[in-house]
Amino acid sequence: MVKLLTKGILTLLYLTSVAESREFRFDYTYNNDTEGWWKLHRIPGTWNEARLRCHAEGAVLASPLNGHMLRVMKTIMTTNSLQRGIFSGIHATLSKAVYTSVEGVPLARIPVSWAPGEPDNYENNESCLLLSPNGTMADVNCTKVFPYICYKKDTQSVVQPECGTIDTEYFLESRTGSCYKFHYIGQTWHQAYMTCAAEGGHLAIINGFTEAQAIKELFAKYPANTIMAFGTYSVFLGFSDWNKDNTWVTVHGETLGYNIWSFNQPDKSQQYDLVMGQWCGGMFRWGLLDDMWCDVITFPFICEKSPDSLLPKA
Ligand SMILES: [Ca+2]
Ligand SMILES: [Ca+2]
Ligand SMILES: [Ca+2]
Repeated sequence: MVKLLTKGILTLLYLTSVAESREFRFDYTYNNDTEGWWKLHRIPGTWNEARLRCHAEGAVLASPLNGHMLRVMKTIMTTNSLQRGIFSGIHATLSKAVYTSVEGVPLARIPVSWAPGEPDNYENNESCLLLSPNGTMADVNCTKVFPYICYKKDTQSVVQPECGTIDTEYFLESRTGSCYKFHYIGQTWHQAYMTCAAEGGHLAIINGFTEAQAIKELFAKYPANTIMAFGTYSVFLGFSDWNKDNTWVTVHGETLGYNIWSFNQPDKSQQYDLVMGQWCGGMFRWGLLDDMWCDVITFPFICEKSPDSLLPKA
């Protein structure tokens, strides 16, 4: 009885703290002046990778839209010794020379001071703006790599206690205790891996028959005509033949908890497939496993996250 009561109180406390917390996710820091959360990505990426990763984290690639934001971005660069600068969200990748921030704010509305000799659109091949620690900007080639910052404006979006994310497409599956999101817009396996990671989870790992059934049922809710991907008959999951020697492991390095392959699968060893190779894992609509091309065509995919993966550690 006492034990039950304690558990009840603890659950209540936990839910209250989640609901009242101004947290967006543990890896972002709130700043009052800019009314939003910030996160530095130190590992340099191309501009497009930066934009996609911020988006998948529920944020945008940050731009110095006003004096407060510029100050925060300069401080982050200075305190992290990022002398080469960072990618801003200001770009002209959609139409040459038409610069806007990722949010769509036109360049003319953004207070920008240019570095000497910039912008020069060098070799007519520069459509992304780099911000230096001194606050000046320069146009650079979008395929170069730089660190970048993601920003999430506080819009009163509430972290749902059930799955611990503002992303309402995640739902809790009571049979497994995990949350899942079905991505009906297809990506390649490696893109999908990044997307799930940025959302605070991982490509779904089937730990046993119950979860295999839950995932099969989830897939059934999305008939082929609701899926925007090249392939609609299979879904990417979190396992692969990492060493390309028929050793299938999950994205967490475990042996497969459910390994019922479909008829004639895995079939990547066939001669005709050796070039493109099927080294990435997934499941057919009928619930059995398939080895799939990693990067040849897009498929829908399922992310799995534990409800506390984005919460600050207690
Ligand atoms: Ca330039
Ligand atoms: Ca699982
Ligand atoms: Ca196959």
